[in-house]
Formats: sequence, C-alpha cells, structure tokens
Amino acid sequence: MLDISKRLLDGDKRALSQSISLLERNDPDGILVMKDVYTSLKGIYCVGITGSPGVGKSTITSKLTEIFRDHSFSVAVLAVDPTSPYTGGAILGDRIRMNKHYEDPGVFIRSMATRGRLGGLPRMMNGVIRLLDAAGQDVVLVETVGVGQTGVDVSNVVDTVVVTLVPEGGDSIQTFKAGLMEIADIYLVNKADRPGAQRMIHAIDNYLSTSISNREWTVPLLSGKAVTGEGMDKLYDAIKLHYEFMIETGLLDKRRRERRLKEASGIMEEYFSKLTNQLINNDPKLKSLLSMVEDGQVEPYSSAIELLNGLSYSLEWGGNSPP
Ligand SMILES: Nc1nc2c(ncn2[C@@H]2O[C@H](COP(=O)(O)OP(=O)(O)OP(=O)(O)O)[C@@H](O)[C@H]2O)c(=O)[nH]1
Ligand SMILES: [Mg+2]
Repeated sequence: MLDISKRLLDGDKRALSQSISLLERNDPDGILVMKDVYTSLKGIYCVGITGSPGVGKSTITSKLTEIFRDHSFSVAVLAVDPTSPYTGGAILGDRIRMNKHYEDPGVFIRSMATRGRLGGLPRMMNGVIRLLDAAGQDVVLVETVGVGQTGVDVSNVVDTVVVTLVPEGGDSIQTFKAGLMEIADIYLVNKADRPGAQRMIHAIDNYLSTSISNREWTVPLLSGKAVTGEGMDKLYDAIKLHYEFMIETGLLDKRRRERRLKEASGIMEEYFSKLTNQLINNDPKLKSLLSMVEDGQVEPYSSAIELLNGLSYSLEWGGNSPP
C-alpha cells in the first residue's frame, strides 16, 4: 500500500487533496490509491445541488453544511466550476461564503474544473467521491450549474438530486422540462422573498400533477430563502427522507451498481479513443488515409473501416507498420 493511501485512510486532509490531484492529472499513482482504499469504503452519501447560475446553490450548500455539521456529520463540498477553479468571480464569492467552514476540520472543500466541457461534470467525479469516502467523510454536497449536460450528468454521480429554481425563472420551466425536472428528487424554489415566488411554486405544482410519473418517490416541492436560512431545515429533512427511501427500497444499491458499470465502461471508452488517436498519429499510412478523407478524395464510411483494419495491424505489430 502506498504511503499516501495509508494517510488518506487515516483521514489526513493533505493526503486527500493530493490524491484528488493525482486522479485529476491522470497520474498512475492515483489508480494505485483507488485500488488501495477500495475495500475500506463505507459508501459516502452524495447530494447534488443543481440549478441555473445564481439561483443560490452556494448559499444553500453552505447552510446545508452547517446543518449536517450540527448533526455531527463530516461534510465534503465539491464545487464544480463551469470555467476554471480559483479564478472565476463566482468561485471567489463561494470562498468568502464558505470561509467559516474552512476553519472546521469536519469540512473539506474542493473546487473542480470542467476542463472546457461546458456544463459537464469532470469525468473523474466518481473517483473523487470514493477518495472522500476513504478519508472518512460522511456526506458530500456537489454543487453544479444545471445547464446543458451537467444536470443530467449529476444524476449519474449523486444519490439525491436537489433541483433549485428561482421565481425569476418562471418562464423557463419549459426548458427545465427537457432534463433537469426529470432528474429531481427534491425541488426547491429559492429566493421565496422575491415577487412571483407563489406563481413559480404553482407552475411546478401544475407540472408535477400533469406529468406522468411511475416513480415510487413523490418529489417534494419546497420553498426557502437560503440567505436567511429559512426552509433549509426542511430541505435537510427531505434529503434525509429520500436517503431512507433509497435504502429501504433498494434503489440506492441499484443506482450504485449501474453507476459502477457506467464508470468502468466510460473509462474504457476514453482509453480506446485515446489509443485510436495515438495509433493513427503514429502510423503514416493511416494518417495519410485520414488526410485523404479530410480532402474529400475518399469515401469516409469505407475509409473508417479500412482505418480500423489498419489499427488491428498496428495493435498486433506493436504500433509498427505491418510487413
Ligand atoms: N433575495 C435572495 N437572494 C438570495 C437568496 N439566496 C441566495 N441569494 C443571493 O443570490 C446570489 C447568488 O447566490 P449564490 O449562492 O452565489 O448562487 P449560485 O447558484 O451558487 O451561483 P453560481 O455558483 O454563480 O451559479 C447571492 O447574492 C446570494 O446572496 C434568497 O433566498 N433570497
Ligand atoms: Mg455557486
């Protein structure tokens, strides 16, 4: 076992930060750590807080962190920054907001970049969550902007999805329908102090009563004012209820099984796609065929098959051209 794995299992926060970085950098040691700690995992509970920019996700996350701490749970916060970590204004704001938690040894905060895939969750998210588990964190709160794929991605990573809406977004309910609404385990209308809050709540209520749902879980519709903390206890209760539901129905286990499979096949897909590019780039014959495709001289479909045949040669011959 690597020394860093031992320190991680002892709950050393520096080892935790370092091992997350290893994973982010694709360092082979990161994989060794993952292997070292795997049998010691307890199954950390993951809650996603998602919604459009500025709906109050960080404020909610901060309040929830407080409540989880009051219940003696250790908390990890993963803030998924749509641009880059530590530079964007939003992340600076989050840092100030989360300041009091930085002093608390029971709280671990990390921001993560999406690496240009706007709206995408970092692909190593499941791995990072496992590292947090290894370090002994009880709960992880994942804050992500719910645009494009992110909202959909987040349900592949967390156990409970909180979709946050604000009164101002009343008209955009149509757009939410496409993906975000389906993945919600809990709806929260934040900024209930703003005009139009009641109308928003009615609109969602309407949506909920007209949409056909065969899920056993009845998605609760909550409202709150995260800045004052109002409604945040109810949010905590709803998360706890959903957690219990997930365990009792066996859904937690089912989702996690599916997630592990998806994770492994995602890693393989990524590996094969990298390998394909590498092989093509190192093989002058394949490269020239591709540039003919690019120029429109040869038909792409049959050329792709020819490329694949060429690749199997490259694999067999260790990357060298066949004799
Ligand atoms: N009026 C009102 N303002 C709120 C409430 N909750 C949060 N805010 C304010 O809304 C602004 C955005 O809050 P954040 O928590 O940063 O929102 P966010 O969703 O994390 O924003 P991004 O991470 O940039 O997407 C801040 O100025 C908050 O103080 C609320 O209940 N009522
Ligand atoms: Mg935020």
